[in-house]
Amino acid sequence: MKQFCSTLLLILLVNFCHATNLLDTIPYPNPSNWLNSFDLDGDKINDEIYFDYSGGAHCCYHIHIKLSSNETVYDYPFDMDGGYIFGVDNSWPDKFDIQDYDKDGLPEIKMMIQTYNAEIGKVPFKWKTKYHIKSNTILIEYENGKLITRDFK
Ligand SMILES: [Ca+2]
Ligand SMILES: [Ca+2]
Repeated sequence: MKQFCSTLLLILLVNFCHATNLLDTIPYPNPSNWLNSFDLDGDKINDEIYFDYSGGAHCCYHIHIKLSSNETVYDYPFDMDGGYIFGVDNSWPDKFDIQDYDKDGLPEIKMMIQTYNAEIGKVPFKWKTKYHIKSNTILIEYENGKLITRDFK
């Protein structure tokens, strides 16, 4: 009987919300466009920074960057842990952020890679040589006409 009453109450509540359009009035945040506000290569045109998402509750996001100065798209294989419901932004600055870390006037992308649920995984050996990184927190920055990667220190 108690379960029947609970179910009935839920049905009435849902019908009430539909009838009064109550659900339509609940504010829903727009996807973040924070990623579109950076000029990595310093040509005064913001560059395209975007992610694809492999699915699952957390893992993984993969970053892609298209520079405005040379129209080159850089696709990186790094797995970034997440949980960015409204798109990747700087809501987890320890994991991902964009700012001018070395104060040279151009922003750098800092990201923590190869982690899952805050557990730090191993950076694949082939990435260490290809991307010149040793640690799980890296920087992507524009230098001498191209994007380079290095450890965040
Ligand atoms: Ca640019
Ligand atoms: Ca900089």
